[in-house]
Amino acid sequence: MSTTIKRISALEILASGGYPTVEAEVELSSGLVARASVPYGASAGSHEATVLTDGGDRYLGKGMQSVVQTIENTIAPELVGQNPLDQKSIDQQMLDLDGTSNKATLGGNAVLAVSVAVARAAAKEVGQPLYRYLADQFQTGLDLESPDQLPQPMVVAIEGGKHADNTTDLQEYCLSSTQSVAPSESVRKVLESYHQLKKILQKEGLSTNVGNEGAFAPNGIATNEAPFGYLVAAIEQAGYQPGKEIGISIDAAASEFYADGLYHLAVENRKLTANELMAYYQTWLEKYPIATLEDMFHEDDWTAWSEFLPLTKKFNVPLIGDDLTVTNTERLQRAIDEQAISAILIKLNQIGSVSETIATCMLAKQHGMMTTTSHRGGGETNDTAMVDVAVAVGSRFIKVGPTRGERVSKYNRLLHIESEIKNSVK
Ligand code: 2PG
Ligand code: MG
Repeated sequence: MSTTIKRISALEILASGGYPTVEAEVELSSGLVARASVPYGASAGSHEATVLTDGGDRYLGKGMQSVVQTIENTIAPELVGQNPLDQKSIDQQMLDLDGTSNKATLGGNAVLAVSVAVARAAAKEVGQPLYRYLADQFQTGLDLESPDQLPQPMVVAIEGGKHADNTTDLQEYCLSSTQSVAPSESVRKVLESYHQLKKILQKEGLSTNVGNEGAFAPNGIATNEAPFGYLVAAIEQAGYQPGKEIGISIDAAASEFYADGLYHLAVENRKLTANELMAYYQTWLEKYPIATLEDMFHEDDWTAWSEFLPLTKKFNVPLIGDDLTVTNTERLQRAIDEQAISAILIKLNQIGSVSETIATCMLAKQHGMMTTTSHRGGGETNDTAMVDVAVAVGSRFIKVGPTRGERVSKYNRLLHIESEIKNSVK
């Protein structure tokens, strides 16, 4: 008889922010065991899958004992005895059991932890790396001949918004590799630039403490534009060509500074309409080597997105939806229909299962949209499934912070994959 799921258990563990998250463990009848843990966001979009927590006093209400219970008492009885090698059916059974559009019953955190743990166990069962197993399961068309085709690093270098205090209104300024080279080379180039950035910020008298994602979070920065200058100087000081080798990626996370129809740029003491904000963004597009733009408007300000897209196309800069699209095929389809974006950010926990995440990636691919797979700001873990998903679907970038164990684990997974590919083509 073929392998079945023998046991599913769960544990409340800690995520990078010092609050709990959940880890699932799956054991197969063959005796193989795999685990997966899930992250959550700090600036989560309101259309994301539900992250259930316990409430009450433990961990200020953010405990996850109830999520452990859900996995062990509700999900496990359904899935034990099932075939782990049919990921779609495993995920579908959890969706049916949940019965809501945003996983409000079981929690996206419970469903995703089990979904990834089953995929990882199944990959082990067939003796494949997770990315290869996922590519085969979902027929993503992965054709990896050289490490140059692997995702490139989009490294958060300066962070503000909800990820740090007293800094920029925009959430992230990233250094992105704009070349197609092996990650061991592009990760090095970007990190060398990041280390030069430290010297530049120090020279400016700015602090080099780091925020949620391990990027610099300089206190008292004067404008939302200032980081561009620092980043260009850092790239040059590291000996690289801005734009040609390393560009700048922005994630405004604009839902976080939007209120009453206006965009509140607190550090600049200004409130802008969407059109005024667009004009401000245009000046940046004209002046700086921008590689990508993400969440430049509020998650439901569809008109602004559609008005802005042609301008980004003129500058040949992908416009990425994140809170707008939340890795959800329905929201992505709307963004396609309304011509709101030209690229999409992918976060497994926004939608809450492996199958749905990959379905969103494939829909984006069909429409010629670049995908960037991303870490989370609120609480990350050392789980690296996001990297395998990125490789399986052919993401252009992985977006991850530059320091701290839970961030560099993602780059290290990418470096391991590169090494595996090099050895297999020898
Ligand atoms: C984002 C992410 C990750 P958060 O907005 O892209 O950088 O932040 O996880 O807080 O939503
Ligand atoms: Mg974002």
